[in-house]
Amino acid sequence: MSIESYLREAAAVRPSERQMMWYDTEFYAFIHFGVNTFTDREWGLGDEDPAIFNPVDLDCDQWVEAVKAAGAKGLVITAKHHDGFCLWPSKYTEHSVKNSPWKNGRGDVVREAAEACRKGGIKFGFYLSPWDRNCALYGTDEYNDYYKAQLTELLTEYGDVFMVWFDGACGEGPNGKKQVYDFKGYIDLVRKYQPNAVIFNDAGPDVRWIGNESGTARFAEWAVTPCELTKFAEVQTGPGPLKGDLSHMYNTLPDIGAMSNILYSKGLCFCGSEVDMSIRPGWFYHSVEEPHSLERLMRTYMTSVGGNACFHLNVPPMPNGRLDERDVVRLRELGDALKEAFGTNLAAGAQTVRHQEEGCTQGMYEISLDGQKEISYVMLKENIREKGQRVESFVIQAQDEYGRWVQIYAGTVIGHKRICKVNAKTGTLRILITAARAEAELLPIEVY
Ligand code: FUL
Repeated sequence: MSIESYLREAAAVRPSERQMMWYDTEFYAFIHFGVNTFTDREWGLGDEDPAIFNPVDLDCDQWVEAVKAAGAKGLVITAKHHDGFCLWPSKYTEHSVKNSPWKNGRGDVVREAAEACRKGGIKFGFYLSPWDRNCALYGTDEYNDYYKAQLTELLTEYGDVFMVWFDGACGEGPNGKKQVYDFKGYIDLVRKYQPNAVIFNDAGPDVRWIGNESGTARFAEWAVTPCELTKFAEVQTGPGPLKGDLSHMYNTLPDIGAMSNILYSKGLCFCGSEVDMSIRPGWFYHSVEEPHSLERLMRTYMTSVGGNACFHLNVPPMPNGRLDERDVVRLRELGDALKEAFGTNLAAGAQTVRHQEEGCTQGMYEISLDGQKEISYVMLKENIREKGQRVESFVIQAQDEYGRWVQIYAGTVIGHKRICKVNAKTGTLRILITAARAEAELLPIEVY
């Protein structure tokens, strides 16, 4: 097969409906809460006494209101972290809230969080660590049954779930053994009980890790990925024309879906990436830590949501069960800054003309604004739902007051959303698709 025809196949790789729902969620919160909150650790040892867990002022409504103020549209809670302590009263272990003094052992943090999300109108999801440093079965086949039993409780007793987050971390359990995780079996359970939920895992199927925890997205983030990396995702093409093997691939590589990789792959999948980071240095609450600056959070939003990924921002509750006021303020500032940046779409109702010759992968869009405007952002989106991700590179030009076309931005991929920071005064803009895997189709262009 020629390289050109393989690129056309790559261009036809498309997201599932659940992946589209996830992409459109764009920005959601992570909540790391558990025994580590009370021991001031990042990774618990598994031998913590459930009696230390006592969030006397637990207020999940406060969490929801705070993350909504930032613009987040969902929340994912650590139902169980590596220490094995369960925030819900699982039938399968004593290592849970049922043996804590909180609400006399009758509390259920997962339920309170799920209900607060429903009440606040945002989506609910959970993280369930496969690595368990408490469970005596860890390291044996029976552990996979134990894990699946817990997963089933969470999938069936807490209403709609939009995301299940499978941490790939695999350390030693209490008996010194490591576990071979039955991810295939875990995925089947999620599909059975929550068919609309996306599954996060290093290897897919639906969402993959961006490869760092500092909020840095790739220069060119492709959702079309080699199946050697996203091995749980559906393979949508045959092998690439250059016949290679990319089984060495991992999420931390600088390029995943670039042409230099996909031509050698054994097949291609659709699997977008998530940028996960914490508002503070740690995932769990430590009183000495401060939230990151507004600038850093804004930059991460722009490069994740605006870089063909989603943004998963962790905010850790304090031992009393509430979010620290410092974080609440920062979240509100972020929401205000986003509202200010994207308040009025100057291209709403504008006339857009598309120039595209049949069979030609380059093309152009010309947008006439309602008079001369000072512009700061151009927001581009490909019609990935119907056409797949296609654009390799583009430039934006603005017409100046003398009628000259001036280049104001040059970019790589677009995909679900590309937010382009620009600085121009203009009445007419051109988006030139300079290279694409097949004819690209943009959704209505937004200008701010
Ligand atoms: C990692 C874990 O080891 C961290 O504690 C945290 O939960 C992060 C989101 O994922 O693999």
